Amino acid sequence: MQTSRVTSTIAALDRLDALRSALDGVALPLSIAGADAARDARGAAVRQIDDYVEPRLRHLDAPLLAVVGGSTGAGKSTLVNALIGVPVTRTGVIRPTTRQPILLHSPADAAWFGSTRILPRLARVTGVVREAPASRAGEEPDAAQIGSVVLVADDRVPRDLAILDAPDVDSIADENRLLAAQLLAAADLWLFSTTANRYADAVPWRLLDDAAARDITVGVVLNRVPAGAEGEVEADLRQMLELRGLGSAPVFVVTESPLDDRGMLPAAAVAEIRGWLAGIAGDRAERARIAGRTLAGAVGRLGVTARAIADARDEQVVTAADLRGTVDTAYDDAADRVGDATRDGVLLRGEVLARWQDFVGTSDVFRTIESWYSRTRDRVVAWFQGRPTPPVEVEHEIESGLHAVMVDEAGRAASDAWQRVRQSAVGRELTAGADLAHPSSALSERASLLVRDWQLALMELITEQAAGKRTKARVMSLGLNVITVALMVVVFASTGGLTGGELAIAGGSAVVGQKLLETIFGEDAVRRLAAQARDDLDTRVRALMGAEAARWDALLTPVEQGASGDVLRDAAAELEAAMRAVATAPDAPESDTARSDTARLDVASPAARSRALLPSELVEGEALDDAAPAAEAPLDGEADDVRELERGTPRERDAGHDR
Ligand SMILES: Nc1nc2c(ncn2[C@@H]2O[C@H](COP(=O)(O)OP(=O)(O)O)[C@@H](O)[C@H]2O)c(=O)[nH]1
Ligand SMILES: [Mg+2]
Repeated sequence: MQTSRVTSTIAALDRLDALRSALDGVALPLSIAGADAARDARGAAVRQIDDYVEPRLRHLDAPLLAVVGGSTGAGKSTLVNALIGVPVTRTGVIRPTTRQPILLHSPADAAWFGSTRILPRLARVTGVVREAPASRAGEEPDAAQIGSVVLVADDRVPRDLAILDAPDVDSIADENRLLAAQLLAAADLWLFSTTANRYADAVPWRLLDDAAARDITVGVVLNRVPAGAEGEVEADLRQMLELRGLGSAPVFVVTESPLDDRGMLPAAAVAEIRGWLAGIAGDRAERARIAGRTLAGAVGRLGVTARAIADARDEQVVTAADLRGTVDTAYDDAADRVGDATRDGVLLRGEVLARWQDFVGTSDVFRTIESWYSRTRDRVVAWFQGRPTPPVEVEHEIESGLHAVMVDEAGRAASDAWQRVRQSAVGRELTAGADLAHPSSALSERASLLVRDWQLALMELITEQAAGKRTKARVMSLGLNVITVALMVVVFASTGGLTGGELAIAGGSAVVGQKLLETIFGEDAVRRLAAQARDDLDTRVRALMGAEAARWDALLTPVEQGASGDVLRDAAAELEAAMRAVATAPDAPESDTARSDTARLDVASPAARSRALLPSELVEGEALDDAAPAAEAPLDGEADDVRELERGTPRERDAGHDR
């Protein structure tokens, strides 16, 4: 058995909510090419879901909203007044240019338009029809009220079809223009007004292209056509519409005529438009068809937009991975260089070797190890008894050498990473205000700690190695720290792996250290100890560099974290599948079951966020209670996001055609 329309609609509302969350949550912080557009498109898509798609899907039979759009001075307000029959909205160029849109509806539709189910972020202001000429009709312009819509209930407006006089689509005031785009995105149908002089302008056509892409019902009003030129101008406009995929849009030609003393057009001039609108308003099936078509078109566009944003998201992830790789490479290289420095003997130059030589001597090592050992031991004991402790001096030299190498290399890594990242514009943008060109203030302290911890680990290694009685005795007789210093010398002399004759080449006092250790532990064990000691140091150095590199997390993690583009693609595909199921589902029978079923549309979906919900209108004739129009204030920066609805249009459309 097929699922009913209500059940499939609830499923689709779920999918819509999932797509909304995915869009809302997608991280696009990097300023790579196209990111601005993607962010704007995301804002516009989320807004359109709230303003239009969700309420329309939930209430397919709710009254339609016809938005009158067009350029400044295209006669939109004059047209709206003519359609109503009295001056209801102010005509002429208005200063300030920011003016609230006026939504005219039948008193019977007050509940729907007064509630915040549609356009939830626009505050509602109740307006009245006053006796005034068109140039002074409507509300006093109030720039502070931008972001609200004036609701005028009037019997002359047909039931089930409200008319909204939108701001100019080409307004010089950003917020006006953006509001116009937002309102057109929330319309079930457009009444697009243009004039004989200006119908070829680019801005209106961008919006008409959007209408075509969304498959929205558009009536085009060709206004102020000089008497006698109607045929020619209309033919030209129709040809343009045809080319842009709007060949089926009705064109209404309004011949230029004088306005009366109230600034009104003669009623006859708009009779045809009125008839078109009344025909739609009075035909339930036609209304449902228009709403369904606009809804389907909007969902289709949402899918295209979601996929474009998914691509943008993937690019963010790739770019972040590149930047992360750049940083990691700089610090990996630094760890490698520290490793090289510990291998090539650099750390044993100068003072270290001198101290070590003072301590163990070199000349007589190769005679017999055992006798050398006892003499060495004697000398060591003597050192301990009489003089400052040379192993501590050696240790200190090694420590400061190792410390300096690590600090130097971390500094070089910081500046390398900084410079490489900042080679790209996105890197410069990302790092603006950050301070990562230099090592962290904790570096020196951490490096000291590292050396100390490493030495402790070496002591532990040696202690573990000195398990046998004889070995233990020898270690104790020399002192654990002497052995530890010897092991450090061996590690840094790179002699840990050398044997026999090679020792002669490695030469010098470092060899003495190795011989000393070999005497105590045996050759294999020393090789192992040295290798372990070096591995341990390498691990610690990498961790130290890692901690320095991790300072980039604050910049990169916000980009790296979050869903991939596929989450958006999947959400879009699932919504599209759910919408297909709605389209093919049989209408629920008009029974008690169906009635209680339709109520589920208001409550059952997680998409039913905090908004006040009213009984469904899916069952015709069911009364709507009015909720207090508790409109929310516009969100900060809201208007900025709408722009992309226009800008992204041609590309998204093209992408849409490929699918
Ligand atoms: N004579 C005449 N003036 C018109 C006509 N339509 C608009 N106007 C005038 O043109 C100006 C702009 O019209 P308006 O309706 O405010 O355009 P809007 O900016 O699109 O709302 C106003 O001063 C109107 O009085 C018309 O058909 N005939
Ligand atoms: Mg106007």
